[in-house]
Amino acid sequence: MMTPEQRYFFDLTGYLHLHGVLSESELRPAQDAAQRYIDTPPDQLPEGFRIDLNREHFNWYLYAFAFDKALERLTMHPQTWPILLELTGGKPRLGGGNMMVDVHGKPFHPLHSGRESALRKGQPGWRRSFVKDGKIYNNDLVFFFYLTDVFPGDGGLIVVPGSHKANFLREHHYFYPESYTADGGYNDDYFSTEVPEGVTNFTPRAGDVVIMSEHLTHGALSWEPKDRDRRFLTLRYGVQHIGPSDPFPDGVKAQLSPETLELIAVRDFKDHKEITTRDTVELTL
Ligand SMILES: O=C(O)CCC(=O)C(=O)O
Ligand SMILES: [Fe+2]
Repeated sequence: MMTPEQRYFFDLTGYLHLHGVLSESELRPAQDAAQRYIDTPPDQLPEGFRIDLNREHFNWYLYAFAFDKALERLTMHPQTWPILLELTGGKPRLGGGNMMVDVHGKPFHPLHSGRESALRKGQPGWRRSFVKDGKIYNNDLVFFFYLTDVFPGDGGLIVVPGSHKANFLREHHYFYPESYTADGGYNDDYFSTEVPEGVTNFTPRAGDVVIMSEHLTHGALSWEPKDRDRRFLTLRYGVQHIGPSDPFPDGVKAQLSPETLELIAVRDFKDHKEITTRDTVELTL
């Protein structure tokens, strides 16, 4: 369940910033697990896991949600679980769970959204969002679980509030004119920490969660601090009846508890996942 105020805010803006979601006893082990993943030499990772330090906008720790139970538990955290159930109409599917680490020197991550890319490609929309019976439905969601602090002026996540239901397509030169190249690609030589009118920058603390619709136009400012990075687990959720049927390597799935295996499973629309009948889900170890 969402509170009426959360429904109002998410409908209006396309996001929710939840403060202090992780308790100290949840946060510390999650941070330790993240550090362990970062410190693991790539050739010693468990089968299926992979580190990609060559992505232009951040370092990427693939399938981090499955790397440790402290991270896996976040996929069905007691505070975000009811919100996820409501937004997906009780039919959630976890489709991705990488950790991103943003470090000084990575370029600005230009504004983008799943909705805009679909519109640009002229794709008929399977990305749906509507309100029915007083509830918001959204089949394309991202939950960012912050493991480190972001302070004003640091940079990091930006969104265009309300853009999840924009009626006009944003052109590439809006807000950050230099951030795209003439042919519509990302300009990897562009750096900015500016927050123009109409854009919101987030300063989550470790243990906060930012929930947003993938329809929302978002990106990231260049990361200013040289002595701190920005670490967050990116949990991407859709609905159970929309694939891809199997996005996770066998080695990754081998680490997961039965509850999480059910969460990632593709199912018929009419089915009810057993986990969705529970208010809180404990992982079987
Ligand atoms: O760096 C960020 O906070 C945004 C990352 C992003 O665009 C995404 O995960 O879809
Ligand atoms: Fe994105």
